[in-house]
Amino acid sequence: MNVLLLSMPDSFEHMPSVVIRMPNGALTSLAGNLDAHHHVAVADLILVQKQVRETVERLVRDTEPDIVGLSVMTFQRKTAKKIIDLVRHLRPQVKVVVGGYDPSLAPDGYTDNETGKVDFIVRGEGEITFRELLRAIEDESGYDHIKGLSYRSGDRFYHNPERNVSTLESTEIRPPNRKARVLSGYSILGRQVDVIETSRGCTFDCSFCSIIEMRGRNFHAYSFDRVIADIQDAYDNGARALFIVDDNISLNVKRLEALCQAIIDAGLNKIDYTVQAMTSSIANHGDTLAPLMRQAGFRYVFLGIENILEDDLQFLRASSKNTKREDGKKAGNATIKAIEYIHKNGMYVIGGLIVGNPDDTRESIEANLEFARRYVDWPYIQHPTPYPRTPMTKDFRERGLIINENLEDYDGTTAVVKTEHMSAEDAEFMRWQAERWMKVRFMPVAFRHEPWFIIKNAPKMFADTFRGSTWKNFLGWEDEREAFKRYRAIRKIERAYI
Ligand code: B12
Ligand code: SF4
Repeated sequence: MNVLLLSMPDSFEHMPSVVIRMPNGALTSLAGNLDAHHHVAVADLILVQKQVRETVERLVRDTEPDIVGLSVMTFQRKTAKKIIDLVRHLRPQVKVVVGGYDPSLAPDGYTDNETGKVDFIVRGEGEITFRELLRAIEDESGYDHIKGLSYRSGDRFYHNPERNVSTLESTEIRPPNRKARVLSGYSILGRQVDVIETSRGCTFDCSFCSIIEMRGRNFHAYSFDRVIADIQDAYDNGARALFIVDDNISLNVKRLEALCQAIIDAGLNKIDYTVQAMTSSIANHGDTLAPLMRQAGFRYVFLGIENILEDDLQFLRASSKNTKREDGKKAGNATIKAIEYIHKNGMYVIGGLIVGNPDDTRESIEANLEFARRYVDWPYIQHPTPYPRTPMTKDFRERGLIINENLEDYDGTTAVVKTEHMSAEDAEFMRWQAERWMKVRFMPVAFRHEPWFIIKNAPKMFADTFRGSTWKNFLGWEDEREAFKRYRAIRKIERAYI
């Protein structure tokens, strides 16, 4: 069969698309796990944000798909439905499958008949379920035996029992197939970027994170042989920067250290790595871990700081993962120590913070913004966002704080919840106003590493970061609120990708 797999074009605000266009790791993993006789094409629509319709039309014409699969996050649901409508219009007989976080955690959002008729929902991990689904379609053997699958029959949707997560130990999940990609242009600061996975899962239960509802509290890892072969494959396919997409690679510090050593031994430390990590792991093991990470080529560490105030951390259920230990005892917040280790070893901090929590005031948000100004290299400051089935969503709903139900705004940088003390718009304004200047400050660092890219693209990067602003704002002749209003209007238009 011909299979066309699509990831959505919707992107976030943190970095302009000219700076970062990353592949979706799920699709190549699915492609690598189908039976060999299928023809699979993978298209990351983030690469063609301005030509989504034309690209989908061309791909449907060229690949003549029997199956179209879409990977969807919550804020991409509206776009996904428009794309499904288009695909159905172009090829009415096609079977449409959706998977990823939104269909898995909110399947009811895909079972309607009105628009974007979906035939199958793959819930949770997709490789085995999708492989079995294609076999069942080919053999016409029915769908009720496929775990993790929801399927339409007539006007009804049937939801099969859940599938257990894979332990990743055997060869049950085969390596990704990067050759299936049919679009090009992946980039981070001009360097070709790819994604790799070394493990799945996490044993924490932060209230804002979708991972626990998605797969339970567990941690499973691939063998180093497989990981190193995967990195080599990404390199052979042109990648010179890699984003490690593991949910929480720093959960097992000994393993992470051994992985760094394996990367060094394999000579793959010529790649720039970006990784997400907990502050506690780095703070508590930085003496040995941080130098090894640097030697292995790690450049950017996305730190899940979440918040610097203890009350907020408690609400986010993120206190323990941010706790420093001394002599086996709790010794306060781990963030500053972790940042020191990262900086001392020549790496940079992408600072993940969440502001606008229920009890936040102007002062508590400002304290976090001030912290970011002082300590982080690149800000990744978000508003708490009530994604389907997270514990946080329940809290916000019970307290009546959700003010915006338009899912396309759930991109993390649009405040869709108010606090008990301030409006959502005020919280968003504070973040927006502060974050732009923090990004400008990072330019010299980026310039030292990628001078030609920055020389060529600095005006575009600046224009993107400050869209909505005019000279009047810079000269103080116009209230920045006006620029913020224009920025929000621009963002709204941008979100209509198709
Ligand atoms: C890596 C990552 C990123 C990276 C890379 C994203 C990319 N290009 O892939 C970066 C940092 C850029 C990023 C950004 C964002 N992310 Co993110 N990210 C993750 C993370 C850590 C891992 C995702 C991953 O690649 N996993 C590995 C792959 C193999 O697994 P998978 O995606 O789950 O796919 C499996 C199944 O879902 C299923 N499947 C998936 N798609 C499909 C499609 C079909 C057809 C089928 C059959 C099956 C299927 O099968 C796959 C294989 O088993 C997750 C989870 C987490 N712990 O936080 C969050 C997560 C996915 N991100 C999330 C969000 C919200 C965002 C942002 C909006 C946040 C923001 N404001 O910055 C942006 C938007 C990204 C964009 N498009 O612009 C949310 C999604 C929540 C939701 N309900 O939608 C998550 C779950 C984090 C959370 N808050 O809980 N993200
Ligand atoms: S530590 Fe990270 S992956 Fe684990 S539950 Fe918290 S936010 Fe999610």
